[in-house]
Amino acid sequence: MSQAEFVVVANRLPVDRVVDADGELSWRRSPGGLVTALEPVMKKEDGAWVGWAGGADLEVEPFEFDGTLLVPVKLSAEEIELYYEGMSNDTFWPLYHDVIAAPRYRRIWWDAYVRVNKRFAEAAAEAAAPGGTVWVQDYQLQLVPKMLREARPDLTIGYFHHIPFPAYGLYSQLPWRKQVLEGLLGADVIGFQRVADAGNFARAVRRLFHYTTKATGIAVPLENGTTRNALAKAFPISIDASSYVELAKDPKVQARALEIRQELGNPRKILLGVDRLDYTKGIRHRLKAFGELLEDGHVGVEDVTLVQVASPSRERVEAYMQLRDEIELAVGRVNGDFDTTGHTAIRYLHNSYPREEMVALFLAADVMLVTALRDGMNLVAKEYVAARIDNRGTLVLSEFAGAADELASAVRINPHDIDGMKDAIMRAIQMPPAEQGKRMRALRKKVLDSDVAKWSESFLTALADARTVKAARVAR
Ligand code: GDG
Repeated sequence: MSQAEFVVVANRLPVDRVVDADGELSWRRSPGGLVTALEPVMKKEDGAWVGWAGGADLEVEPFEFDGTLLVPVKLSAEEIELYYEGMSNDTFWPLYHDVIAAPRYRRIWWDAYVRVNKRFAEAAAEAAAPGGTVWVQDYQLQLVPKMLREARPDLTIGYFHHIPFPAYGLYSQLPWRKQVLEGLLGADVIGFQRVADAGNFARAVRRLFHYTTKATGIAVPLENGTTRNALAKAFPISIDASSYVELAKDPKVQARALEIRQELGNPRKILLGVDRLDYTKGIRHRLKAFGELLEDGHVGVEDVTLVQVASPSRERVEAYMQLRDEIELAVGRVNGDFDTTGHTAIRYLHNSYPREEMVALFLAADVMLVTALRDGMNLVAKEYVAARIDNRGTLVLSEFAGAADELASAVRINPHDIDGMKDAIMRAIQMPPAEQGKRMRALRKKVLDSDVAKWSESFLTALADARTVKAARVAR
């Protein structure tokens, strides 16, 4: 296998496996944000991407796709259950999102997590050229940086954490809290969404290892008695904003937006929520607030409709099954109480849609509700803003989403404060066009100026700087 100067390591490969009616296998580029973010970099760098191909026990040899070498990592059905659904999605995910759901600490999950991280690290070590650069993605692979550094000290290693890093009081619950920090500290650059996440990480390192930290630098001791610098810093992720602008300009998408309004019975105002069906997104809190506004008579179904897209997610994890039941019960209650034959209170869509349909929904919506209880960034907030080429519409944004750091002109809410959320929703519904325009222009400037290309560029520049420092150290 040829080796690459630049290697991305992520839980999933950037492609989905499709089997057609004749049983013929092919690969299709997956629609995810990370794939879009890294596409230009991968093309420029002649890179490789190490990841799971989806599915159990798939034996797939490395192959070329769109100029990138894809290196599949095999997972057994048991490993998917223990490493992915268990340790990643039922331990790290709830713990790192402020224990909104109770994390479960199971030793057999951890053992599988270590084993699978090792396999990813070995595949990356094999794929990377001497002196190359490796960029590890997200919480499923927190041990990879250290494992990789031990196997290949010549490499420059970056890691980006897409989800929050919790305060020490919560993080310290983790039975393997030291091993995870050591794993992450194997990287030269450790990127977070918010300044607060990088701060929480540095504090955990100080508490558990007593290493010296200075601004964004952490002095990691080496065996020879000296230290090396690991950079732990915020690099807020973004979207490919211009692709949303293009879609929003498309007459077909605009016509579809009008059609959506008509299909809903032309309510005066449309509210929209778009989320993976996840307990971090605050969907129940949102439904509660909207249900109370109907109950109080502040809004009526002829006037206002809430469209909630809840795309299916992690359906084999118990907490997600339970959440789905709770949400569907709440939607059924509100609709049962308030629907008329011609109008619905909540149009609930448990489904995934093509990007064009999402943008049509953004254009149809007067108010976008992002009410996450905790969220690394929340790209939906940025997508809504990018799509509003008419400078209209209002973004209601939780201060617990990373996006709140940048999107200061949104109507900010604390989703735990139901009365506060109700007031904010009413304010958004009644906001005069001039104020909408003023806020939206400020939001759009922010999102269009800092798009995802800037994000990857700034991370990779930090990584290149680390590489230069390393080269100088070796030369000495
Ligand atoms: C994690 C972090 C961080 C959703 N439904 C459909 C659909 N989507 C798209 C959205 C958006 C993406 O999925 C979701 O991204 P978010 O950022 O909102 O949330 P997570 O999935 O939790 O992502 C998060 C992110 O990583 C990146 O670092 O921002 O905080 O939790 O792009 O539009 N897309 C389509 N159909 C759907 O039905 N096409």
